[in-house]
Amino acid sequence: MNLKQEILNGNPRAIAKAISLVENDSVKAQSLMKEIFPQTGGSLIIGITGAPGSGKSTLVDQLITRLSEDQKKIGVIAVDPSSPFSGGAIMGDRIRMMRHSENPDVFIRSMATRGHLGGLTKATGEAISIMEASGKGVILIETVGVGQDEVEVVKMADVILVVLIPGAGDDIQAFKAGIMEIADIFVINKADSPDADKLERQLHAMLDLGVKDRPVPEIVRTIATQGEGIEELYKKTLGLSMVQEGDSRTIRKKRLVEWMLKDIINAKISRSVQRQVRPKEFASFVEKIYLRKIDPYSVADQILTRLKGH
Ligand SMILES: Nc1nc2c(ncn2[C@@H]2O[C@H](COP(=O)(O)OP(=O)(O)OP(=O)(O)O)[C@@H](O)[C@H]2O)c(=O)[nH]1
Ligand SMILES: [Mg+2]
Repeated sequence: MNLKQEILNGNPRAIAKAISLVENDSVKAQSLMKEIFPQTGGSLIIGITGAPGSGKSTLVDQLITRLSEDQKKIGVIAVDPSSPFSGGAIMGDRIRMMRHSENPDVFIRSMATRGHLGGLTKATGEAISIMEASGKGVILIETVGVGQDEVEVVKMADVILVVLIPGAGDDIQAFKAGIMEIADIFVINKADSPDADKLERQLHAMLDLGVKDRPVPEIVRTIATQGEGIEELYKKTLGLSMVQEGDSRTIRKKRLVEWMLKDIINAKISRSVQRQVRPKEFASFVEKIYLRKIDPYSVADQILTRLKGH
């Protein structure tokens, strides 16, 4: 099959195959990405992050339903649903979104956090591009907001939803993760809990202290399991994507391109180094450095000099 053409046709098998190629960082993936690049960059990307079990997948599921009512074609990337933090929730994710899997306009993909040669951001960025080229107008990215990598991933979104739940210090946990600064909308999910008011007060208090260089984030209360608050969340998310069209969205899109370029350069350099320096020679460098016969900086310089002209 002509992979590029099948992707443009929206063929789910082709999309899946292409994403596997980028996950393996194969040479084939590179030429494919070059070919589809002109067809990318036009979709609305919504990032959903928050503590494990806060209801992200349930919200994604509800948003898919709502977006489908508007005849949107949707891509979903769930990053690391099987991390130790979420206790192997991959099955849960699958089951919750299963009802959409029959819908040809919905494409759902899980991506592991680890094991990407070119880095998670690069792999996710490329998966987004593939979905964009396949005509998915809206792409939802779910990540547990743990770890720098995942924060980087969610920063690729045009609109970022940070999901908080009432009670038991979950809010504090999110504060620590450094995701509070990137929220466009705070979703207080599980608002059926009696502590929801308290969390909302805490959030307001925090936001009143001031938000630097950007609009004050919105707060939306939801009960994802019952579909409550979804309409408001949907409207606010789409509204923000419009507002941000001119300014911060452009900035984010440019930043995404900047990261892509840096990632690609890094990946290419690493690959050239691997080609130039065979494992045996590399091991002997390591040995010499270990014995303090030579320093690692000089070795790195020496290797990079060798790359010139290749
Ligand atoms: N009471 C209540 N339960 C909810 C709500 N939203 C989600 N849940 C439940 O919370 C649990 C976790 O929901 P998920 O949607 O899997 O949460 P998640 O954030 O995707 O979890 P991970 O991907 O494992 O981090 C499930 O049992 C949901 O049914 C809500 O608004 N109220
Ligand atoms: Mg989930």
